[in-house]
Amino acid sequence: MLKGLRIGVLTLIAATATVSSAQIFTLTDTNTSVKINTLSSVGLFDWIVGGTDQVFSNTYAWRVGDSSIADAVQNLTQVSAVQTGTRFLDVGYVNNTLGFRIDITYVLTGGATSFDVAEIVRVTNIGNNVLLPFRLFQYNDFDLNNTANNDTATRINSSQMQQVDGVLSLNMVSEGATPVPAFSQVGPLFFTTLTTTSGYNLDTAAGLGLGQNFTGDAAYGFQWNQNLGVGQSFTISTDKIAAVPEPGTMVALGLGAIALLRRRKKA
Ligand SMILES: [Ca+2]
Ligand SMILES: [Ca+2]
Repeated sequence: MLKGLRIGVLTLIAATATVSSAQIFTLTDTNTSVKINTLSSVGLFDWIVGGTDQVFSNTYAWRVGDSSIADAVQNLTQVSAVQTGTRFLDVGYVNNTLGFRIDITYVLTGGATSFDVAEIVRVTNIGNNVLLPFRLFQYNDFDLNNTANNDTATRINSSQMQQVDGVLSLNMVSEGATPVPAFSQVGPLFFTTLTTTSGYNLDTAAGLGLGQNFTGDAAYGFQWNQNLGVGQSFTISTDKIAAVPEPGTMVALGLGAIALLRRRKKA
């Protein structure tokens, strides 16, 4: 009994040390890196692609029912934060009052011309009451090429968005068995609206607004609504894929432009 208690206390100390020793984690892979603040609503930031920061804030929020406001996942009680190698981070949060747990896994993949941040979010009912419904929000404020006001974000379909700035493009797609989000939103920044307006749902229902776009300091988000019985869980998985042309392509584009200018001068 006493021995079990001691092990329990030691485990608790170890877990606490894991949480408090690092709040900002840095993942790295070939030609890319990203930071994640597990205790701030900013969430994921400073995704470096092509030597330039591309992300102001990529984060998640939650709400149960519609008589309250959504809150950032990072304001929940963090119970674990474990980085594995340079590419993987697992973070766990709980709300013991309502009885749910949220686990987020981040995976960074680098390369030559294509770069990927994968996020897998699992929500589990660990309490004694049905969560009716549980609303999960994904909010993304990319500032491609580290400039905020010249990006164009477009809703491709109900679970896919694209954002571009010049030759740099960013595609976000849902993966695997991820349920189609009930709502999405693309436009000016709306995280404050989301987290200060009681019962706020994103402004476009699934199936509507295809091709809708916004140019400026764009943000976009998705909202999943799931009824979660006691012990039940659901998982969403997304890939954020940034693509930059190969250096050879850039040179070819440059030569093409020069050739075009020469032709114009001759004409
Ligand atoms: Ca930009
Ligand atoms: Ca933006």
